[in-house]
Amino acid sequence: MTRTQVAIIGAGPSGLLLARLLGRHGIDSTIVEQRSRAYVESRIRAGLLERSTVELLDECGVGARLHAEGLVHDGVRLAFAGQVHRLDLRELAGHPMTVYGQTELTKDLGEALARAGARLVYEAERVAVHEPDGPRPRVSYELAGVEHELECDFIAGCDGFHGVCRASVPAAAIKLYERVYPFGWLGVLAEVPPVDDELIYANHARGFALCSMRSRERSRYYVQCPLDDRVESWPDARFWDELRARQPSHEAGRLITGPSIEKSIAPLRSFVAEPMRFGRLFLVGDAAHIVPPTGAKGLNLAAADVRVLYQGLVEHYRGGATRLLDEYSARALSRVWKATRFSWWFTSVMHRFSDDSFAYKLQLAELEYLIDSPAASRAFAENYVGLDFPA
Ligand code: RFL
Ligand code: PHB
Repeated sequence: MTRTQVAIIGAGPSGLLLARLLGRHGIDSTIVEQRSRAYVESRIRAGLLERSTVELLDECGVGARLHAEGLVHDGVRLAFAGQVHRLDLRELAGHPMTVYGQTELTKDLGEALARAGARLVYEAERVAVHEPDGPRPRVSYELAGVEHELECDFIAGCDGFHGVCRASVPAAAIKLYERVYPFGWLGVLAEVPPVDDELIYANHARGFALCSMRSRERSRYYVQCPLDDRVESWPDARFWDELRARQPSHEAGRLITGPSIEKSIAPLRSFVAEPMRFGRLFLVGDAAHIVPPTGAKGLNLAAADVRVLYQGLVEHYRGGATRLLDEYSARALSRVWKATRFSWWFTSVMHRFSDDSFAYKLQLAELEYLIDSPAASRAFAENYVGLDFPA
């Protein structure tokens, strides 16, 4: 039996960030991850960081490459009814967004942890949580056929939507809220310059499209697709034709295409588990909640949870107080529900749900109002760049 203060399950952004912040405050943790390091670091997911996420990465000393290579975006574009409209985020909400891939962030955190001699166990099998509501929780796992057990003070469930942590909470102790959307996003990564220097979210009669990027040479594009669609039905040429068809003519004419490096389909879902704590087990990031990617809130919410939890753990290990830990679930959920609302709303106004022309007209009216009303533009921008943390 090995001892650690905080056992962290999952080496995604939540787990790595938490381990790093705890380590900086002298709190000992061990990460147990079921996949290999290479697998975790190559998963193409989020690409847009809020200011508070960037601040947290700075706080734990891993912001250098992010500041050197990340692209700072002062504005965002919304395309509908054949026109592109720009919202100035800095002017409306006081902050920009930063383009920096989750793959890069995961690598930066992994390297910083390795340099600091952190304990990270990759390729752990049969990971299980024991007595999370008792005074001495444990985590067991198998590594190359050998059984291991970790005894700890707390368990951080950073193991994503399909992990074991949330599943270890008895059904009577947790309430789940869910909305599944009737479509997915087909995403393509390609080594081509982005069509614009800012992101374009497009509402089109053929379906939603998003033009994003990872760098000035690498684009990340998405189109709304049916839930049962398969990547094999989307050869590159079909994807580029569809993306072009969903852009206003000026952007369509400028689109540079090339071979795809990655192509995948993700379903869209809103999901929240309440509370985010069971005894000494804390659920963090995707283990507790999922938002549809419209608005890029998933990774940023995970970082916000980590911020609330690590402050609680620091307070506890410094002087024994549990006030912040006791408030963890309520404080995290207050932000989670606001981002859930925004992501749901942005999804609802941008996607084609049916052939209902009345619903389409309402979407256009809502988008026009959003652009024309300074109050509505500001409300959008505030949510998009990320809400402030309550004191
Ligand atoms: P992660 O990243 O899912 O990491 C969880 C880690 O836990 C491991 N794990 C286990 N380890 C041990 N034992 C077990 N039993 C385990 N079960 C799972 C997993 O291998 C993994 O390494 O959760 P985390 O850290 O909370 O981070 C959250 C973010 O990754 C997530 O919110 C975003 O990536 C969501 N998301 C997107 N967010 C955006 O803001 N913009 C996007 O464009 C975007 N695209 C995406 C996404 C999520 C996707 N998923 C989950 C399918 C695209 C996809 C495909
Ligand atoms: C991305 O670049 O992958 C991305 C950007 C913005 C979103 C979703 C995904 O809203």
